[in-house]
Amino acid sequence: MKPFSILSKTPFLLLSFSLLFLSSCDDDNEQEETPPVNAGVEGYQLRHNLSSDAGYEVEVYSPQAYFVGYNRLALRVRSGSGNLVSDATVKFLPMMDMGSMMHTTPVEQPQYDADLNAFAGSATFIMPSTSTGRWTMKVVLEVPDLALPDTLETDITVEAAEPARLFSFTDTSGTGYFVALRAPRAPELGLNPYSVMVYQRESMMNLPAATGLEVAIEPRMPSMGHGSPNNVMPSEIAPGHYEGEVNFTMSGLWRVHTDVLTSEGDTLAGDSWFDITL
Ligand SMILES: [Cu+2]
Repeated sequence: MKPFSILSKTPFLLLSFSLLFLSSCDDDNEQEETPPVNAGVEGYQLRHNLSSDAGYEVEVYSPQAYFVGYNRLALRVRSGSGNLVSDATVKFLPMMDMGSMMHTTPVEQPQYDADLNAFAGSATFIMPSTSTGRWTMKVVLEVPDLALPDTLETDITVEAAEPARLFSFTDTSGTGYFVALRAPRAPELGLNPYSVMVYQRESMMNLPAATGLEVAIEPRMPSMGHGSPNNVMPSEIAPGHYEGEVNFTMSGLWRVHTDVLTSEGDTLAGDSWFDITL
């Protein structure tokens, strides 16, 4: 045991030595020597740290506690030695067990994002956790070193959002849709990006992006009965991702009426909105 434990400590000794060396070069900034753990994912918080049987760690970050709506998620994969792995493939599989039935929720599968230094994706949760409805999140990890994908799982809690950040509607054929507000995240006076994700409920286990639709917006200030000029109608910039601009000309509560239409102009949802306060 003894030689082994010395070996396993060698990297730490080397690391401490190099830290000492670094700090001796710059005594004034001792507090800043250690890079921040969240470098790249500032504004995100670590929600889960999942361990794979093969020794990998998957860290799950999000800016906010999980809520009903569009949740940005960032994943970091670490090897057994703690190094970040960028050549992995990771997939989310959120699942809600409602006792009598199970269903998933719409996701954008993670892609490596060099700015975040993490795999970035999203989950649009369509229901909150309840006493009878329990959410879990599986993460499927594939790395070149592993012959088989590894599946990690954790329970998660999804809170209702107030004001609502998701609405649903049904078309004349009975197909259900979900619309989630994606932006603005930090609304300001003037023009803001305004984007929504639209998903279709094909089945309990398949909620794909709803493509080829039209989205029309009209911001109104309910307290004052006026709107604003120069809004840019959203157009589809990626599957199910409709982005335009909204103009907030005053601070206060804005109700952004958000209609969804077919490409032929038939209204599918004409009485829904997102409330945004600035
Ligand atoms: Cu559910």
